[in-house]
Parts: sequence; C-alpha cells; structure tokens
Amino acid sequence: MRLYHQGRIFGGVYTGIGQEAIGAASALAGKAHDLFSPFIRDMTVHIARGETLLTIFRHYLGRATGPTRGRDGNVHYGNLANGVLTMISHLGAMLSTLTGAVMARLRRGFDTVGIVYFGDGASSTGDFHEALNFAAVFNVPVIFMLENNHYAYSTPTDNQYRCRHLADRAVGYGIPGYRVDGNDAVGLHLFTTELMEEMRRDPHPVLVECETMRMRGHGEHDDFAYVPRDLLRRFARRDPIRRAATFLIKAGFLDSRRFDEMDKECLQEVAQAYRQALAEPEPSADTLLEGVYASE
Ligand SMILES: Cc1ncc(C[n+]2csc(CCOP(=O)(O)OP(=O)(O)O)c2C)c(N)n1
Ligand SMILES: [Mg+2]
Repeated sequence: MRLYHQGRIFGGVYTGIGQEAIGAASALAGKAHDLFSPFIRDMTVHIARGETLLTIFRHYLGRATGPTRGRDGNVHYGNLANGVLTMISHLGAMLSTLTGAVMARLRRGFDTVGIVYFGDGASSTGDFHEALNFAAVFNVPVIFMLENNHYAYSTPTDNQYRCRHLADRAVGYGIPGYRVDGNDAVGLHLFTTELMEEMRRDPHPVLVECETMRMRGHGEHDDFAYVPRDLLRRFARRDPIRRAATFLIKAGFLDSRRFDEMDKECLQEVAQAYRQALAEPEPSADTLLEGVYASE
C-alpha cells in the first residue's frame, strides 16, 4: 500500500486486509498436487503455497527479474510449481479454468482437489453457473470458495442478490453448500482439511460461503466513502490475524512474546524483500517484444 501511494507501483493495488484467513487457512490444508486459483485479494494463497516475498515485490514493482519480467503490474501471475494458476481478471473466468485443470490432473492419476477463490460479485456472473453445474455433473472435486465481503466494488450485497445466503444456491446444482466464518482462521483450517479429505475419497464439488469484510476500498485508488463506518468497526473487532493469535495464545500453542517477535520478524522479511526488489532494474524497452510470439 505504501509503495503504491509513493507512486512506485503502476496500475492498481488490491489488498485482502480483513480477508487473510480464508486463503491462508485453506491453502495450508492442501497437498502437493492440489491446485489453487487465487483472486485479487488472496495474496495469502500465494504465500501459503510457497511463493517468496521477493518474487511478489519484484512483480508488483515491475522489475525485469520478476515472474512476468515487468509485463504485468500486480495480480496476474501464478506459479504452477506451487499449484497456483495465473489469474484472469474477468470475474468468474477462473471457476471453469480451475475446474478443467483439476480434471486434467485427475486424468493423469493424481488425487488432486482444487480451490477457486472468488467474490460475491463474481457469483452473479454466468460463468459461476456454468462452472458449478459442470463440476457437479462430472463430480469434479473443487471447493468454490466464495468470499462474501459485503461489496462488489461500490455495490453492496443487498443490491446484488435476493436469496438469503449465497451458499443456498448450491441446492440448485445438487451439491453441498456451507456457510462459514471467514475471519476464523483456525476453524477454517480444520474445516477445509476435513472437507478436502472427504472430497478425495468421494469426488464432488462444494460451495463454501465465507462471511468476511473488505476493510479497504476496492483498490487503493478508492476511498470507500460509501462503506458505513459502523460496519468497518464491527469487523475490525473480528480481525482474523489478531483473532487467530489470541486463540493460539489462550490455548497454550503460542507464547504472546513469541508472537510479537514473529510479527517483527515478518515485517523485517517484508522490508528486506522490497528493498532488494527496489534495487533491481526495470526491463529495458528493447526487450518489449520478447515473449509475445513463440520463438522457433
Ligand atoms: C466480468 C467482469 N465484470 C466486471 C469486472 C470489473 N470488476 C473487477 S473486480 C469487480 C468487483 C468484484 O467484486 P467481488 O466479486 O465481490 O470481489 P471483491 O472485489 O469484493 O473481492 C468488478 C466489478 C470484471 N473484472 N469482470
Ligand atoms: Mg465482494
């Protein structure tokens, strides 16, 4: 966020602040051959699947050393070695893409389960319907992880749909639908771990609606003046990182001093990664046509 407001990142910056638990807790439940399709707010999926902070900063800062060699600004990247597909911006497009990728892996003999992450807004596209129906008919083991964060850009959910809960739509496809607390990392991790095991034994898709809140604007260019401050205050009390830490400390898994140390170590790791990326070169203009056409 700071690098964007300093003018060092071109294009947009979209954060997942307030939604970190969903990607982290579920991606950590995955096995080596599982597939993941994060959307714009799911940085924690990339990190949970082993992406380095240095690669992430090289990418955001458009460095020649980054995964797209400076071709893309921010969210359109993946890493198949980590089982993470590259994102397509068009809402809903990744639902069928991930479903197809999981089918391909199953045919090669892997016991792959996939998770595709998307928002309430994406659930109003035709692609959502096609992908859920297709996955249901062919018993494709995909978790359709719907992050209901109350807004699609500036449109609140009560202007988006009339059903009570989005998870209720699962009935229309003949698949299970669950509603879970998207800000409870520990609960989500246990839930996803069990769900993935069950789906490996008995392949079928599921729709999981995570209730959460987008704590910033759509992107950093958006001041989100249209979001009621009360709603933000309510969800600030349910911050997923603080909640996970409090739970782990109370349950005796983590010492509070150790948590503070870990917090500092993380910030140092972040600072080291962005400093290194900032020191690296941007791509030179004469490389622009590279990677456009297949070379002979
Ligand atoms: C088919 C399509 N329509 C519109 C857009 C522009 N757009 C990008 S993100 C977004 C809002 C998405 O809302 P939601 O799916 O709820 O995800 P969130 O941003 O809340 O995480 C819109 C309208 C797009 N990328 N694709
Ligand atoms: Mg949304």
